Amino acid sequence: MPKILPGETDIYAITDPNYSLGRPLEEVVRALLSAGVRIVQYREKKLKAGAMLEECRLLRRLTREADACFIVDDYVDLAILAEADGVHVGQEDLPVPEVRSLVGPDMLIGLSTHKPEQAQAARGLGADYIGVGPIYATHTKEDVVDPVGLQYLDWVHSNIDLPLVAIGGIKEHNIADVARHGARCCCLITDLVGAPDIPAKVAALRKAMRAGQ
Ligand code: 3NM
Repeated sequence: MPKILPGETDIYAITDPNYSLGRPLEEVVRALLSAGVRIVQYREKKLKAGAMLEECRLLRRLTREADACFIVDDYVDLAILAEADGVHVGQEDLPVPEVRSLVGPDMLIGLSTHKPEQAQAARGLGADYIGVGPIYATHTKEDVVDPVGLQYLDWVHSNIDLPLVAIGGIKEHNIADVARHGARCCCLITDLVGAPDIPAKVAALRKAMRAGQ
């Protein structure tokens, strides 16, 4: 198990080359880790498998050096080959029990959830944490559902006995509200990897989260 788990740390960063201001993946991830981010998820939709594996191995090395948790989005095979700490799947990806049979007992499995039934089912399926979102509207994900909102986040926080990470449209100006409604861990793409000064952004996000708690 990684030393740090989703839900135990404030910022969960997700990579996305489309929003990284043209900077190389390595530069972005080094900046995140140097700012103290402890969870990094590799999310890539366009590259071929061989290139993705190389990037995953690079991120595995960097996160290991920084004692950070490394999670791969969607691709169970890449997560296994790169010795990631976890894999994150959506409702329409491979079902969690099948993923578990592939990755074994020790790898973390995160499951995206968007409604009560999905959140309630997650533990029984064997997920280790759930994504709750999109909290706000976002254009970052293509097949995204309508925003679930803060009241729904409150409900999940009070009713679901699994670590949760809030995701979707979370930015410096609204992250205090998300923290106030029960999220101890927030996932961000655009407002984080798209920041010109990533360490300054991490510091500002943390300060805002603390203000909301
Ligand atoms: N998953 P941004 S929302 C990858 O609701 C992803 O499960 C979501 O990007 C979900 O921080 C989302 O730029 C996109 O809004 C998050």
